[in-house]
Amino acid sequence: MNTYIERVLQETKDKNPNEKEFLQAVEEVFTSLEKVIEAHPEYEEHAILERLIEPDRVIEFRVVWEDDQGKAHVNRGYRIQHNSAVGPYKGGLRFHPTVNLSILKFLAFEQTFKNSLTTLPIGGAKGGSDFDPHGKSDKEIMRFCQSFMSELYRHIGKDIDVPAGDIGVGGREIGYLFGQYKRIRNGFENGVLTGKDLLYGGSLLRPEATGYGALYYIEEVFQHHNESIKGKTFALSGYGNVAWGAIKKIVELGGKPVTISGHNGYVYDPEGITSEEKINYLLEMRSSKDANIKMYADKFNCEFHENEKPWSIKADVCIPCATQNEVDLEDAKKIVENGTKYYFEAANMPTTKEALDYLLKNKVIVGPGKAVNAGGVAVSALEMSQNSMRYAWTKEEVDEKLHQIMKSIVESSIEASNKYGYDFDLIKGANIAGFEKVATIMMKLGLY
Ligand code: 2IT
Repeated sequence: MNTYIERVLQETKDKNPNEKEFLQAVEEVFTSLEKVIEAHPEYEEHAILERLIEPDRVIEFRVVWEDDQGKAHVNRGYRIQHNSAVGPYKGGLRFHPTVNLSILKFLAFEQTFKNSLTTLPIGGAKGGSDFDPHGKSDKEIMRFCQSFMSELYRHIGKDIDVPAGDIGVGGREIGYLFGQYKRIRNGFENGVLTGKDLLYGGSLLRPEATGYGALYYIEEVFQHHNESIKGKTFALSGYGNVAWGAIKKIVELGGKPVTISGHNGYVYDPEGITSEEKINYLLEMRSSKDANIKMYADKFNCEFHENEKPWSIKADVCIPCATQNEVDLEDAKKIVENGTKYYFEAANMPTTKEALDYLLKNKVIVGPGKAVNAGGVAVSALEMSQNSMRYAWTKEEVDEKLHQIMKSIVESSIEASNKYGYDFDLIKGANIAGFEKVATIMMKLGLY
């Protein structure tokens, strides 16, 4: 390993001893950069890597809200503004009990490289809260969002930092957050958030964008392998926005999705989650107050495997769509044993390091999250463009742009991988391409 990279990885550990996920993400990106760093000694001189492990700004705040019984609760709110070399900070807000500084720092770090890959002018950020939306009433969600925004508003703006949704934050939450922002600012600055409803400035296709984008990415990779989506079976985890969009596009392209999963197990539907009724039921399930994946198995009369993950099901392609580190070594062994050749991360860092090493050692083609799922934030950036033009593109126009962006992400990853002598390495390629743009701009902007 290159001594500069080694030194900064050690520094990352020393400075962040308790931030496991952040360390994991930094290690994955930096170990891809060995040859880039050798070719660019000026990066060490300008401390580019040291600057990338220190977010521009970490904001932490108290969020007080009242439940329906009138009792007060306190949660912790965060916004990590990681890097704004490429454009205003951009990234989602996550409301989930597992949210902590390490998770958000890793997500913000990943977001910087992902956003750089999209070809659009957006920097990287992430935020959220350890608030658990599960089982909360609509009014409780509203009061939480209003309180959260009462602090966040001072740190964001359409040219400063533009949050969006992530786990636990969808169209409803974005609505309440925007309502509060609008009230505080006394102005209709809707470019400050993305993932908005169409009626007040959202973009067509934003809900589908992450899933559709993932499939456009897979299609492009398949072209290089003379493969097609038609007739292939897909195992997916999750049942939220990302899995829903991916399933819709898989079906449209003639593939067969057979699994979805939730926190308490997975559903195996050997007939395929292919009908409009089944796909729409995913939305219905998600919006129900006590959402539970078993509802799908009961309704469509198929297998529910309690407290298990879907990776023992034989499929041509696996797409984890749920959350970080959901696929461990044991899962990776099952995937290899099943003869699965393709594995595309639609969630952010869903694979543990051991599992990833095992998949790669066994010649599974892996598409990394920051590239595969970049369609979501890409359409968010298109939403920002439409807001600033005060004009909306048609669904076809957004779809065409998304398609082009995903193709260019695959092509620039392959190009970067080849440039530094790697053989079709989509992980190293994405990390290198994402990094090179950020580093080049940072060099031009001088020390800060
Ligand atoms: O992980 C992600 O890229 C997102 N949650 C979407 C971020 C965005 O700004 O649309």
